[in-house]
Amino acid sequence: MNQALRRGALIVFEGCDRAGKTTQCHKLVEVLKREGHRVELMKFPDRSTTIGQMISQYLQKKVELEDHVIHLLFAANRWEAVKKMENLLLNGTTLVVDRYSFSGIAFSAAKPHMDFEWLKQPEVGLLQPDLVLFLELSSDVASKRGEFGQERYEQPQFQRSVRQIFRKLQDKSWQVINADGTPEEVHQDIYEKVKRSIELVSFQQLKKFDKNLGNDQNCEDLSSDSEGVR
Ligand code: FDM
Ligand code: MG
Repeated sequence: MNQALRRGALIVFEGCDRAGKTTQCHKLVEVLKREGHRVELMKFPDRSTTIGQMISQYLQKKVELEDHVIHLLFAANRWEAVKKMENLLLNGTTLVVDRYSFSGIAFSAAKPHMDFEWLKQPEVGLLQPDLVLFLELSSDVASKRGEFGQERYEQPQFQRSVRQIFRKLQDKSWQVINADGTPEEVHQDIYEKVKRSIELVSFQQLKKFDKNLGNDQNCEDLSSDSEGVR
């Protein structure tokens, strides 16, 4: 089969703070590279752009921004990466992305007086992930992972609300990963799923989020409190 015709997979990691997303992203990229895959790591927010620097200032509590404004900046920070992402994927590069639109919606929706339907709209038209790995930590293990940092949103109560909202966004592309294990155990689980996804989507068209984003009702098995993985 002509390798050049294969597209890369868009793999997104989501979850609450301290679930191990960043560690797992790096591990996955390293292993895939070693196997000879074309793969690139991305992270949102991307703090390196002009918009990203505004976001970073906000997260560090150096500036205040109205809740809708910061929401749109997070989304704009993804929009400014769309062309690059699309080109890489079509050229056969798999993208491993640390946080994406689901964090965008869940973190804003955890604030008071934010309209859930409104929050989803800026994401419509962005590339839809082929696989979302949602890292879920049991509260027991979470409480043993040490203190939160100093940035905005790094508070237990807020994180609990975010976690509840993440559940509402789960669709068929999601896999819930039990993140309680050692980094190696968690990686093994993720690795199998990613390999399957890379194979599965290589001849499929790229998809975009449509207005039904987060309205998928066909995933009861993902919405329970279990640590089960499909
Ligand atoms: N965050 C992240 C949002 O509020 N909206 C978004 O769209 C994204 C991508 O920013 F608290 C929040 C989530 C987190 C903070 O993320 C910074 P990192 O992963 O800690 O840099
Ligand atoms: Mg953080």
